Amino acid sequence: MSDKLLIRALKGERTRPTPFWLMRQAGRYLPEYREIRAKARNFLDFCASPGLTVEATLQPLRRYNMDAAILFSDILVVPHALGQEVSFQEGEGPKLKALCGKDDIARLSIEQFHERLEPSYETLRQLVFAIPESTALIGFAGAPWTVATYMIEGGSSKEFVKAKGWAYRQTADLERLIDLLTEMTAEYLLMQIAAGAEVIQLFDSWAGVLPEEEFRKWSIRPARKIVERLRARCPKVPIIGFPKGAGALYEAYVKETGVDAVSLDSTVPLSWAAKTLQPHAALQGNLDNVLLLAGGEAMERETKRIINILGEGGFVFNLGHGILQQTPPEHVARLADIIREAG
Ligand code: 1CP
Repeated sequence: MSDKLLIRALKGERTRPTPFWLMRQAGRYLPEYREIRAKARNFLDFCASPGLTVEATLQPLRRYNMDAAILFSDILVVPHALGQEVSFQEGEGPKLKALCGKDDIARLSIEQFHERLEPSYETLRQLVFAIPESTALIGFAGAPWTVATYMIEGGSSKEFVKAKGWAYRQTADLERLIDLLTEMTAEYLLMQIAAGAEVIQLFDSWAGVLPEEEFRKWSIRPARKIVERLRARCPKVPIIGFPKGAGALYEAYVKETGVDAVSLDSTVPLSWAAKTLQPHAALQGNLDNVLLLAGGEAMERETKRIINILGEGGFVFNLGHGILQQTPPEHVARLADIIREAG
């Protein structure tokens, strides 16, 4: 087994120091990212340029020496690789040509799937040699439900009326789409592991909008299938699940998907998580990203409280959701010091 700190913690070992990385640790809050981002015409082109994505991945490591590097890409490269039109409008977020039903699903194609994702694989192959020896390399994908919401809604959403509408009234269509995404996401992640990813994170950012029965169908079941596929081929690679907003359903997610670790959003109570979840999976999380933006005493107190309560078992310090663009880089430096000083 790898002796990298992050991997030991994800396998359930209580480690000192506490390993840490931060969701969206690369990106717009860093001036050096904004500088290289300007070299690509648009965000998808940026993601398809290993010369830029390798550099973007390394930038936060140079400043803060996190215990993990995460592939610089986006969850929406998967719909693009399946032939759906995807674009990122400056300041507006992602736009996709929304799927309407089974005919649109039938038009998706796996023919160019790996070819279109080749820049991600190349980025990982280069990162294996570019990151420090003690740093673990994380690959990732969006979970099928979260990716499906963008494909059905045509972009970001607040109420998920269309995607949940499919769950209730076009169930067969949603099943077909989720099955396709489950299959192709597993393939994508296996290729990332072959290219050098040592840990996988599955981002189910919108799992929390699903009621219990729907959560089991569209979040737990696909995650379990992906875990099974990866385990069968790569039993040593730890898998982190992130069913953001799942509340009390975190317990079913951990027990029924078989993930090695689970990433907690900021609303999950710490002592409940330590007692209910940590016997079954390592924990990752869960500082409020707005508290990192705010900084100061409150951030210091909460960081120590998280480490005290969750640090008794397998634990990786992280945020409850990605770094916000307005976050001062000095606050991230201070956070890294507090985590290291905590021992
Ligand atoms: O031009 C730019 O810089 C665009 C901003 C940006 C960046 C830096 C987007 C657009 N994506 C990313 C990178 C990214 N996305 C990473 C790698 C960086 C890192 O972690 O260091 C990762 C892991 C993601 C994953 C991602 N993309 C998620 C899951 C995690 C989460 O935050 O919940 C989701 C939901 C997306 C969709 C997405 N990508 C970008 C935007 C604006 C959005 C929409 C978000 C929304 O609907 O609220």
